[in-house]
This record gives sequence, structure tokens and C-alpha cells, in this order.
Amino acid sequence: MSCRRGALIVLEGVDRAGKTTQCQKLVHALQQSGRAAEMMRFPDRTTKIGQLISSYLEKKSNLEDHTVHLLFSANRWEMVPLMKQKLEQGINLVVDRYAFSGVAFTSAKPGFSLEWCMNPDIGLPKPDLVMFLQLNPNMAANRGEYGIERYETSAFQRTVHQRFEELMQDSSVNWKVIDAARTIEEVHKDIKLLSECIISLAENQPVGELWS
Ligand code: Z5A
Repeated sequence: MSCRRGALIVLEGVDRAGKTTQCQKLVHALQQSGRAAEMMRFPDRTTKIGQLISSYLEKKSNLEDHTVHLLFSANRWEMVPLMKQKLEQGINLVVDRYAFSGVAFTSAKPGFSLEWCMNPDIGLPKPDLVMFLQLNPNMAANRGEYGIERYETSAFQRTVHQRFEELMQDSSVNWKVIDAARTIEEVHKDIKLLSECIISLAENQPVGELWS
């Protein structure tokens, strides 16, 4: 395989931080500059596992907490062959939420340690860059009411935010914190710059394994 690999770029952040907006803008900008880029999102609600998760999030069904955590992880693992294939083809993948959301959300529930939550995702393709869109709860509230899906309450989201802060202490992951309280264009400019740098750095290196 002679072509340079694509970079795996992840956007994480609290509810309404602008992850989806920024993923879409980044993919568009990279494509406009002549780079191959595609967006993925987790959960991927299109697969059979994703449909179980979607029904749970929409509160149409209940699942035991360990079980749903493992389903979120399985939903990432089922996409790994496709992710690896695309990266090898030189396609840059821009991913809306990844294992970090998985750990932050489940470990915000009583009785779950970060360590237990990280275990099923050990060995996933390691992101070359994880950008955390930082937004305080008051600013998030100004972007509209919380939705009706599970987890969409301010108390739970505050605990999720603390778990993300703990995850960001891990220097084995290339975290960058982005001030998401600015305009969409200002945030995009930073994200694009960081992404262009990491694409150049990643192209000659093998894809790593997360948390291993
Ligand atoms: N979850 C889990 O438990 N375990 C896992 O392993 C994974 C996920 C992967 C589904 O998430 C839920 O699954 C999620 C985590 C959990 N639960 N919660 N909460 P989802 O990805 O399907 O949906 P979402 O993550 O809830 O979307 P979001 O966080 O609400 O939104 P966002 O992507 O961060 O923001 P947005 O859609 O781009 O923008 C939100 C609004 O703000 C919109 O009106 C924009 O126009 C506006 N916006 C965006 N940027 C700006 C700026 N800069 N200024 C002003 N307004 C802005």
C-alpha cells in the first residue's frame, strides 16, 4: 500500500457544544482543499446494534446499564474494519463522539469506574487528535432546551463533564481543548488548523491502538 494514510480526528464535548456542526464544516473544508475526508458518528444508529441503542436513548426501551455500555462499545467495534480500510485508502475520518463519550457517560452513572468503562474500548483505532469542545452549562442552555432523550438533564451533563476532565488528564491521547463559546466560524478556524497539522503528521505513521 503506497498511499499515505488518512488521519483519525475526533470531536468530543458536552451536549450542544457544536460537535456535529463542526464535524460537518471540517469535512467540507478538507474536501474543498482537495483532501479526502468523510464524517462518521457514534452512536451509528443505522446498524442493528445502533438501533437497539437508539431505542434506548429515545426511552422506547430499557437496557441494563452494563449492557448498554457494551452495546455502545460494540457499535464502535463493528465499524473498525471500515474505519481501517478508509484510513488506509488515505481518507481522513472526522468522527462525532467516540470511546471518550462512552466512558464519560457510563461512568457518570453510580457504581461505574473509569477503568471498567474504558476496558471494552481498549485497542480501538487510536485517534490522532481529539478536540474537546469546551462550553459551560450556561452557554449550552442558551443554545436551546435539553431534548427529550435519555441523559439530557443538566445534573447528569455536569457529571459527564467532570468525567471528561478526568479523561483529559491522560497524556497518551492527543487532547486539544477548544473554546466552543465563540462563533461557529471562529471555532471552525481553530479546528481546521489543528486538523491540517495532524493530517501532515499522521500520514507517515501507523494507526495506533487506544489505551493499550
Ligand atoms: N453516548 C453514550 O452514552 N455512550 C457512547 O458511547 C456514545 C454516546 C458514543 C447521543 O448523542 C447520546 O449518546 C449522547 C451521548 C450518548 N447523549 N447525550 N446527551 P448524539 O451524538 O446522537 O446527539 P448529541 O451528542 O446529543 O448532540 P448534541 O451533543 O446535542 O449536539 P452537538 O453535536 O454538540 O451540537 P450541534 O448539533 O452541532 O449544535 C447544537 C445547537 O447549537 C445547534 O442549534 C447549532 O446550530 C448551535 N450551535 C453550534 N455551534 C454554535 C456556536 N458556536 N454558537 C452558537 N450556536 C451554535
